[in-house]
Amino acid sequence: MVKQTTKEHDLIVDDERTSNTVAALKQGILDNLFYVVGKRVEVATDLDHFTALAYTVRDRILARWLTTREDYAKHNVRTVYYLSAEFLMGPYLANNLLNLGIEDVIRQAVAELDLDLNHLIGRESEPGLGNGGLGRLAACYLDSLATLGVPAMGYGIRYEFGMFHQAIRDGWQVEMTDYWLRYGNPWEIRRPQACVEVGFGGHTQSWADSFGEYKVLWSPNEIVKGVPFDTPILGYRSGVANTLRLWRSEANESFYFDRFNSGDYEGAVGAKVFAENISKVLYPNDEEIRGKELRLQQQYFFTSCSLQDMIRRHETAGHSLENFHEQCTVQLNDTHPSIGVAELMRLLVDIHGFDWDKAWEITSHTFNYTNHTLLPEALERWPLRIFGLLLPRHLELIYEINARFLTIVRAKFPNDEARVARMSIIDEHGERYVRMAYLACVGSSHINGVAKLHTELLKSDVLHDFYELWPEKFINVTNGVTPRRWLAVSNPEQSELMTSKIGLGWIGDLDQLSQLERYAEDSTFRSEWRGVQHAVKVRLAQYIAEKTGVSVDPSSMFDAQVKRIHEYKRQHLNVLYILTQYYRLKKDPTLEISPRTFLFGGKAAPGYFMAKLIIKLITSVAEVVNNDPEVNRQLKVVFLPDYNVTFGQLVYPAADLSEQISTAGKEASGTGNMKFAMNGALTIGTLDGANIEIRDAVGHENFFLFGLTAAEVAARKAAGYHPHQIYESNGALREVIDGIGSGRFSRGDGSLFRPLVDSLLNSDPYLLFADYQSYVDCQDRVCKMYRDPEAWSRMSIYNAARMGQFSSDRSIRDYCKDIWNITRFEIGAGVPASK
Ligand code: B1N
Repeated sequence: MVKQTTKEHDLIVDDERTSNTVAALKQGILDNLFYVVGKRVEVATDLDHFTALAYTVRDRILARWLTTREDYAKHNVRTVYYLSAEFLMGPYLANNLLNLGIEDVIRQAVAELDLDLNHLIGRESEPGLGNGGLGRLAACYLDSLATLGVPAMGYGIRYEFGMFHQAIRDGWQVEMTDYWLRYGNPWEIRRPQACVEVGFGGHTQSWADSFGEYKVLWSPNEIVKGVPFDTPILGYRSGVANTLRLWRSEANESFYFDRFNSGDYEGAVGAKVFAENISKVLYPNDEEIRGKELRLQQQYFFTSCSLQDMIRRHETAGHSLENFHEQCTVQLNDTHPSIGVAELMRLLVDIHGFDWDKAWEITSHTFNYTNHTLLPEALERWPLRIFGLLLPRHLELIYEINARFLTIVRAKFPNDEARVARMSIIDEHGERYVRMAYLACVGSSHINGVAKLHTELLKSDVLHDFYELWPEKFINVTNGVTPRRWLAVSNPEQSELMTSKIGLGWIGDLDQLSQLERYAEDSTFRSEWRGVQHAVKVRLAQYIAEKTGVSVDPSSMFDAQVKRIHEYKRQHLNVLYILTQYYRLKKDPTLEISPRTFLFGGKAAPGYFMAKLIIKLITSVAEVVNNDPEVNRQLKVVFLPDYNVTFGQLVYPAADLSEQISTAGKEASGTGNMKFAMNGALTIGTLDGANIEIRDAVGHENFFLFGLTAAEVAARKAAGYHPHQIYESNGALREVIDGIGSGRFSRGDGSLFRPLVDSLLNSDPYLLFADYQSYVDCQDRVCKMYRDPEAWSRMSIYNAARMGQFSSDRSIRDYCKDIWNITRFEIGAGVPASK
């Protein structure tokens, strides 16, 4: 963590017990160890000490947390509700220390108890309640919301089992359950008094009441209890602590006992199992939706809990539901919570007695929808049959929403029934489906993509019809990442160097990094910059040796590709380059190339065969390359097992080169690309997602660009793409592909990688062959550049210095201004109100 000069006002003293003197902190740790953990010092383990320390820090958060809540209530503020099926928070301790500004005193207090702070920080196991970029984005946004003092709350699911742990056995991925709650979670507080109930299944009845009004009663089969667990989310030095509220599903006791008492034991037990299953496990499929009923149950469960909670809070604050959309704005993190559109209509019409038009006005002014993907297989749609059985009332409401919506379409585009069929929320081509993205579009005021190119492709392609109908709804908000976790906490060495030149201001205002630009031309600074980079690489090398037994050379170039394993992300294109170098070295062992360590990390969805085969390919190539004395001084390949947020905090700072090599038009934004560049890595990348904006920001001369553009990709495909022709005409590529196919990297087993090789030769859906030569040429330029350390570090400094706009603080300001209509930041202390 970055060293801080502790200013008087940073140390808000809450009371004597939770003051931030070394003595009080020591006492706090000992008290928590005894009274909360229940252990004496003499027998306490590392984990006990971590837990006692975490409670001691939490004690210092509580006053801010409660005060923030009271302040919001007093000011009667408009609140942002961020609904997300995933929050990939990562470990809290180091981040909370930074944001509270008490790292130095805590370090001393801990040391006086003969403990080491960094060691205890390393004992925290992370809540892995997300798959990848989408879940981590939600976490970065919570950090920025609290830092900027925006009244906000995150709502999601408290999965009992988060993202699986990955082991590598015999080169293959093996999945293991993530028991993240095994030793308890010191950061959360259970709030049983704020429980809500959620219904599933059953049937509806309708009648006309005595005034002739149409009424509907939904009688669910199952009623499940949602129990909230709250975690405080501190802002960086803002004095604000917002809330992340995650719902756990539990059996509804009375429902359970009714069945039990009437002798329906099986029914009672079944109901309990049904209820407890809902929040049991995170679906580990990123960007691929399978119409699984449990997933729809999860989505409806947390969305309904959250909306009921918002309504209760709104009414408790003395407001009328008519003004709901004036006090509350709800951001839908992809379509996972988009059932909320129908649920809010149900709550308003069926439960609170609103007429349709008023309810629709409130609903459509409450929601906004962020789209995160263009991949067709990731666009959620639910088979009508499953949907109707689970949510019969919502299906009726969706039919009504759809009928009224299609009237609008017909009015604007008369005599265009093909368009009506294309835009219908109900997909009627073959098996019928509910299209969740369309429901989100119809029910939202704003629709945003997550990088400029992505938003343009939404408008021109995936949501083109909606863009023609409502162009004013579409807007871009490019993703960002929090510089607190991704620089200050994870890269203390670089942070200290930067702070020594430009002060601490950059942590809360990343644009200030631009002051580093002038040091790019200063050779003394460049050498310090290299010294820091080396130290960070040594740290990662030690960790890799401990974890995998592989020794890597910190003076080699660290070339990293860490992200979910997916064909569109093209980890296997990276492998094709490694093997190209391998064959070159085999032919000419005297070839001078910059020694390189290729680092891969990432999980494959358990059912995604091709992704798992790519992991096996990487580990197989690693085995051959690392054990061949003719090449292993220049090439090393490591697969880092169980890549997660904690691991990322080690990898981003240590990388020299960042691989962002997706097929253009496929990666919506990417956020790892930003974390690497901020930490001074140079990028080799395609014109995809936020790479385009990063390249424009850091300077085209400081970015290694290759490959087809999104438009060229589309044109190549339209013209008929023949990967086999490229294979025939490119000797180096042919050698590599034949090598993989022949079993040379699989102990002679020529069938192992056949599915991968055949897919590339016959269809190559992600155009690896089309981009191969351009990639190899670009990598060769990288190699050459790395041999000029002065030029390389100059480029590296320009990268770090020009990344200000990729702070999630900027993204959140954009959301506030363009989507949420939040202009006042009166709660946060000492934070710029707006920029
Ligand atoms: O969201 C990130 C982007 O930076 C990435 O480019 C994008 O791939 C990622 C279904 C997803 N899109 N869609 C998902 C995750 C889980 C799931 O069940 C889809 N993740 C992304 C942040 O904008």
